Amino acid sequence: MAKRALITGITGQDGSYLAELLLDLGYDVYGLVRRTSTQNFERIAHIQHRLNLISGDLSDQTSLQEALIQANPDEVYNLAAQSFVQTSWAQPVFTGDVTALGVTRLLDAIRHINPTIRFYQATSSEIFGNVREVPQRETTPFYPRSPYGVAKVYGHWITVNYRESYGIHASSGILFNHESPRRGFEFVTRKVTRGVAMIKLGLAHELHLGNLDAQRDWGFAGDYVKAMWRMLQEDTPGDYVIATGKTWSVQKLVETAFEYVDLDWRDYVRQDPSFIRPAEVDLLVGDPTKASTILGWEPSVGFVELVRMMVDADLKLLQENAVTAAGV
Ligand code: NAP
Ligand code: G4F
Repeated sequence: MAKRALITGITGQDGSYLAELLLDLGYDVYGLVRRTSTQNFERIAHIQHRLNLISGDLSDQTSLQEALIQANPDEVYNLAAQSFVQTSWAQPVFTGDVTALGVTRLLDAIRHINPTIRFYQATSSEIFGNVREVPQRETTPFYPRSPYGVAKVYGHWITVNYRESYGIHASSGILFNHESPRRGFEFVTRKVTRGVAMIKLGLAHELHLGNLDAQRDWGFAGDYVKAMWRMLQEDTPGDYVIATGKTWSVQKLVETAFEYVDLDWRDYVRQDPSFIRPAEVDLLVGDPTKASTILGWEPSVGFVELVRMMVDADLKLLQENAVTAAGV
C-alpha cells in the first residue's frame, strides 16, 4: 500500500519540492493550506491534480486534528511558518504563535491521534545567530538574533521534547539557507536575481539592498527536501545540520548575478537603510558531516550554478510575462 504524507506549508518553496519528491516516490500526498483572499497555489499548480489539499492553519488546533484524521498519514512534514526574518521584528507575537507554538499544536495532535506518525520539523540555521562556533554543527550552542530565530529554537526543543517524553519518531532538520527559482521575492537571493533580470531587460534601473557583508551558506532547495525525507526513513529519529559547508557574502551573490549577464553591479546597487535589520546574523556556515555519514546526503548544486539557475529562470519568467501582456 502507498505511504501517506501530510505536508504543512505545501504552497511554499520547500513544500512544492517535497511534494514533487514524495509523489515521485509513490506517496499519497496531502497538503495543509490556509485560506487566503487570493489563492496562491502557483508553486504547486503543475501537480495540484495529484495532491489532496486540506484546509487548516498552524494557529488553529482543531483544523490540525481534523487534517490528521482526514489524511491518516504515516509521515508529517511541518514546513509551515512565518519564515521571513525581517517580518519577525514587525510581527513578533504572530511569528511566535505560528512558528513556535504551531509546532506544539501539531505534535500534540499527533500524540493524541496517532503517536506512531513520523514527524519532521523545519528548524533553521537562524538558531545559531551570533555564532558560538565555526562551522556550526548539531552540538553548537544556540544564540538566535531575531524573534524568528527564537521561535525556531522553541520549535526545535519541543520536537526533541516530544521525542523524549512520548517516544514520537520526531526529527529536526537544522537547514541552512536554501534557494531556487521558486524562492519568495523578499529573500535576498531572489530579490537579487529578479532585480538583475529586470535591469538586464530594461525594466528597472536600480536595486536597493541592505547589509552586503553578511555571509550565508546557500544551497539548492531541491537537494534539501531529499534530506528531510531521508531523516524520516531512519530507524532512529535525530537532529541533522543540512548545509553545503561553504559560505559567501551577499556582495559575492550580487557580483555573481550581475557578472553572469555582463553588467557591473556598482552601476545599479544602492544601499538602503530600510533593509538593515535591528540585529544581524553575520556568518553562517554549516558542517553537514552527520547528514553525510548517517543519511548519505550530499548537496548537488554549487553556489555559482544556483545563482545562474535563478537568474536564467527570472529572465525567462519576465520574458514570458511580457509576451502574455502583449497578447502574443
Ligand atoms: P516559505 O516559502 O515562506 O513557505 C512557508 C509556508 O508556510 C507557506 O506554504 C505558507 O502558506 C505556510 N504558512 C505560513 N503560515 C502558516 C499558518 N499559520 N498555517 C499554515 N501554513 C502557514 O518557506 P520555505 O522557504 O519553503 O521554508 C519552509 C520551512 O523551512 C519554513 O518553516 C522555514 O522557516 C524553514 N526554513 C527555511 C529555510 C530556507 O532557507 N528556505 C532554511 C531553514 C528553515 P502561504 O502560501 O499561505 O503563505
Ligand atoms: O535572504 P534573507 O532574507 O534570509 P535569512 O534572513 O538568512 O533567512 C532565511 O534563511 C534562514 C536559514 O538560515 C531561514 F530559516 C529563513 O526562513 C529564511 O529562509 O537574508 C539573507 C541576508 C541577511 O543577512 C540580510 O540582512 O541578506 C541580507 N540582506 C541584505 N540586503 C538582505 C537584503 N536580505 C533581504 N531579505 N533583503 C535585502 O534587501
